[in-house]
Order: sequence, then structure tokens, then C-alpha cells
Amino acid sequence: MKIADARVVVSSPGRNFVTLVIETVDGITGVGDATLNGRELAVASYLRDHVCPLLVGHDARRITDIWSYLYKGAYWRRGGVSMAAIAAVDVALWDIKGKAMQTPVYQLLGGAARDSILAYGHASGNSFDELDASIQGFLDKGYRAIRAQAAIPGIPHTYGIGTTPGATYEPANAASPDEEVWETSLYLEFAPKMIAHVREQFGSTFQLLHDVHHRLSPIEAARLGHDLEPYRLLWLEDPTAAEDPSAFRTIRAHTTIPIAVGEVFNSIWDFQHLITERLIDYVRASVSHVGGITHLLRIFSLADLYGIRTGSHGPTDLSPISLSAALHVDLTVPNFGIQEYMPFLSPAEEVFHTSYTFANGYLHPGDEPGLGVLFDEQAAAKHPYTPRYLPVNRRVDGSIHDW
Ligand code: GCO
Ligand code: MG
Repeated sequence: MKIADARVVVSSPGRNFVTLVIETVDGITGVGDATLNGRELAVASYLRDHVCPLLVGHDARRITDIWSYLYKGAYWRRGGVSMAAIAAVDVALWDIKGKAMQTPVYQLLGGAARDSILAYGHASGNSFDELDASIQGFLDKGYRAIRAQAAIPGIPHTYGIGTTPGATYEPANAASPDEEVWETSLYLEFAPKMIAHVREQFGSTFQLLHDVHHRLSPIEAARLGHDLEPYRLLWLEDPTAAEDPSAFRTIRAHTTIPIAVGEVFNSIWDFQHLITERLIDYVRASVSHVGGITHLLRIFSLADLYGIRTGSHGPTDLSPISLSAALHVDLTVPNFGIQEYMPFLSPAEEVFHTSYTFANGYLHPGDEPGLGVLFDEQAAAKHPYTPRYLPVNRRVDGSIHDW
């Protein structure tokens, strides 16, 4: 089953996505997601110029071999661009294998270890009233786990807030990076009040999560974790810049709040010490940023050994192909925790026809052969790439802060 063709489609149905299409000589097509928000064309070029020409003639069934060929063969290992490119190839090959064997990918990964996949949604608001209405909207749709973010008084725009009440949050909406303002002391005062408000308003009827988005120093994160302990969060996400694993020792020394980390990581090596030293509780890897299904499974297996659960990244800046791939993995791994889920911006559904379902707070990848995603290249062509960037953060004194 040799690879006959590999091509890259960059399109913008609602937001930018980079899609890899691999075709075998037998006419089987597989798709992979190579989207790296705000740096899309770098991955498209990596694939087009350096990977697609090498794939032609390889046996599409040899997924692990092709993975190692691309990872070790480049010599320059890891990094967001390389690992997103390898991920797209890997996921497309799993899709092809499933279609060739007429079975959903999750069956190839060991079969379902659960009936359905607990998902969490993103509630947000510019005021407590708006946040309450947003949470109620998710509860009405059946969600059992909700992430809560609200605008910090005194700051013009806070991370994680939809532009209008109920709208999906999309941060990359400007042709050049928007500049947001950040003030840590205001956030540290506000966040515990916001979470306390949610628990007072709604009780403990659902799992509550909160994302710090890498913005605190280790001791600030420790203080926030301590302040939030009474509210029993399912997790506190990315409390501090994730590239320094030793920071998490400081956090752990002061609080029992569960910690989730990993959406900016690219490989098992980024997770190694956080997992083996039991410094985190949830692995938040993106299937499309850590080299695809093959490598994600290795990270999840290592985490399982240490009692750490999974919480795959699932924002709308990963394409529906990545969400589908994550769901196939979620269904099978013994240490699954929770899956992030945001409805895609319209008109993504015209381009990506998916088989996954959502009901009563739970997702399922469906039973179509392969990943269960039909990618319509003609529809994609109607939505050409438009440059869009994530914002940057400046402190009130004008200096750059982590966004
Ligand atoms: C999340 C993330 C995203 C990121 C986005 C950046 O928890 O889903 O923090 O919202 O900001 O993936 O492109
Ligand atoms: Mg996050």
C-alpha cells in the first residue's frame, strides 16, 4: 500500500487550518491536521517542501517506521513546526489504516475502554451575571464539566472571554497581534472571588476548571492554588510558564490543587520530569502538536505509570481532524481524564464533515472507518488563508508578559 501523493491545503473556514491529504496507490485517502495557530504557513512549507516529496513510495502501513524516519531523519528534532508536520503525517496514516481495514481507528488502538468521553466546555463573561448565564447555557446543553473565565475588573481585555455572550472564544482574530494588558496583582485578587462566586451560585453540581494560561510566577501560582483549594477544581491549567519543570516543585510544595499542563509541549521529553516527579495531575497534550496519535499514546502510557490522567487539548485552533483523532485515543486509554471541547466556528462544518457526536456532556468518535472525517477540498478552496495572529500581553508599564 504505497503512498502515491501527499498534499497540503491551507484554508480558513472560520479560522485558519492546515490540512495534509495523503493518498495511496490503491486510492485510499487519509487526512491529518498541521495547524499551528499564527504560524500556519511555516508548517505548510515544512510539509510541502521537505516532507511530502519524501513520503511518496513509502508503505503507508508502516506508521511507526515513517514516524521515526521523519523524526530521527531530520536530525533537527522536536519544535512546534516539525512536530505539527510529523503529527499530520501520523494521523493521516492512522486514518488510512482504519479505512483500509474498514474499522474506526479506536478499534486499532485496543478498542473502547469506556462508552463515552467526558467533555468540558468554555464558559466566560464580562461580568459575574454574564458568566452565570454562560454556565447555565452549558448546563442546559448537558455539560457536566465547565471551565470558567471572567473579565478582570480594571483590565481592558482578559484571556478566554467570548466577544459576545455565548460566542465561542477565538483569540487569533487580527491581521497583526492585538496588544492586551496584564496585571498579575489584579488577577490574583479577582480569580478566587470569581471561582467562589461560581460555587456559591451553582454548588458542586458540575466539575469546574480554570485556565491561568502560563501567566504566574511559581510562588504566585502556589498562592493561587492555595486560595482556590476550597472550591475543589478538577484542575488549574497552566499556572506558570511550562518550559521550566522545576517551577512545579514550588507549586506542589504549597498546594494540593490538581495541575494540568502541556498544550504548548511537543514531545514526551517536555513531559518527562513533570510526569516522573509527579508534579502534574493531567497531561494536556495536543495530538497535532506532539507528533500525532503514535507519540501521544507514548506520553499517555508514561503518565499512566505515575497515576496521571489525560486531558487532551481541544480548542478550535486545532482542526476537527485533531479533535476526532484525540477522541479515538480518549476512548481507548486506561488513564483518560477529560477532553476539552469547543464547537467549531462556522463554516468549518462545510469543509470538515465529522462523525463524532456530543450528548449529555459526553463525546464519542463514531464508528466510521478511519477517523470519521470527510475533508471537502473544493469547499476548502472557497475559504482562502487570511493572516491572523494571537495577541501579545503587555504589563501596565509596557513590558511584554506571557500571553
Ligand atoms: C486552551 C488553550 C487555548 C489556547 C490556544 C492558542 O486551553 O484551550 O489555552 O485557548 O489559547 O490554543 O492558540
Ligand atoms: Mg489552555
